[in-house]
Amino acid sequence: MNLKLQNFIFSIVLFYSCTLFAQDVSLLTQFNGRFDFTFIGNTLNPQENSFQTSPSIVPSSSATLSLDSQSVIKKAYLYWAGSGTGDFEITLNSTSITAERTFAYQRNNFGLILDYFSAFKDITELVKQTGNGIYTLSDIDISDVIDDHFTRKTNFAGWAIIIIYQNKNLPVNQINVYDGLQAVPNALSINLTDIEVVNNLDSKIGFVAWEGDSNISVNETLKINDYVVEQLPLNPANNAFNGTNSITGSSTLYNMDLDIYDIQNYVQKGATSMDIELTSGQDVVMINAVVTKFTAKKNPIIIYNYISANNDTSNPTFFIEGLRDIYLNFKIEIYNRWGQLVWTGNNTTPDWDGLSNQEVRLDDSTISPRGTYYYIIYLNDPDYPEPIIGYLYLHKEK
Ligand SMILES: [Ca+2]
Ligand SMILES: [Ca+2]
Ligand SMILES: [Ca+2]
Ligand SMILES: [Ca+2]
Repeated sequence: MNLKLQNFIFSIVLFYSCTLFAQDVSLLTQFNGRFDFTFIGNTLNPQENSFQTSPSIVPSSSATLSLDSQSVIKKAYLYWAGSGTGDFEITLNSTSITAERTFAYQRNNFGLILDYFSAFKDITELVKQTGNGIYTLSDIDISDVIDDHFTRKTNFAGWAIIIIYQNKNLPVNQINVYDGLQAVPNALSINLTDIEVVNNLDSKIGFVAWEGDSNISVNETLKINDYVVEQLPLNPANNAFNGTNSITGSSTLYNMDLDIYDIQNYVQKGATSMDIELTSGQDVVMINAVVTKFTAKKNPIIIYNYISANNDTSNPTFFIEGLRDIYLNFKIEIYNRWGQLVWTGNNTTPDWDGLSNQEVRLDDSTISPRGTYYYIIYLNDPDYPEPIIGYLYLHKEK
């Protein structure tokens, strides 16, 4: 082989580092209501892999969930990830968990094919039962690939739980959860869709990312809608993926990032999508999940104006969809056909079941229990200042 050709092939091998397989980050699910989100999780790397002298992961690691007493868990999604094609059975606390969805990323690094994986499980019921406290994840095995990855300083394992919670003290928000497995080097663009920015106040974005290093920041930038993101001191503009947890303030979350940024200055009111751009000239960084929070539109209520209060299961009460969780200060008045107030209620009373809680008795012989009634709903919300007035039909068998 002539020297020129040999040099050419050598150059290709030396500089050849590219993605062979990845999964685009896209919308998993959306929540509208008085919701917010947080992350917990931990690394299984005992030290940043670029400083390790021999490859290893620890057998387990823990993180603490501490929501305030008025917050109620809505959803909890567990992700675990590591080097290799995947270990999809792990243990969380004492519960064995098998992945229900999996992700793969494969790249050619100077001729060595390197695989990475992530796994997903909806663990809402487990987290609801466990509540606040310590979560410990164990039984991730990457021993079959750790040596290969160690030669490129990309050996890692870790885990994270995305927690969506409800709290009546929150404004009405839209929470979007996106996931996939995409990576740099060298550049990565993610377009977040299905967004509805009613108001950019208190907008947030969170990243669950793997394999970022604190001491590697060559050409590293994270941009949202063309703005470079920075959150000092944890997340400098040239090194957002650096082994940090912005919720706990930790900078020793080796080779993973759980960062949540305020982005109200980076998004415009009325926006329906958002661009994320990540560049990195050297540090391998994988984006696994992105969560956004924006102020949401308060949807109009939906009124079901037929009540069959005869102890069967269909339409037993005056049910109004989208009322209780959104319009906390509502008040309802029910009048009979003679204009007498027969019932009044609010967020602390059950739905109207056809009985009076006023002086007027519905089973009085002069007042027909079945028939047409009128409602006035005061939402007591600045977005809906006018009362909503209509009629409903009560079908009541003795
Ligand atoms: Ca395992
Ligand atoms: Ca980095
Ligand atoms: Ca970070
Ligand atoms: Ca890295």
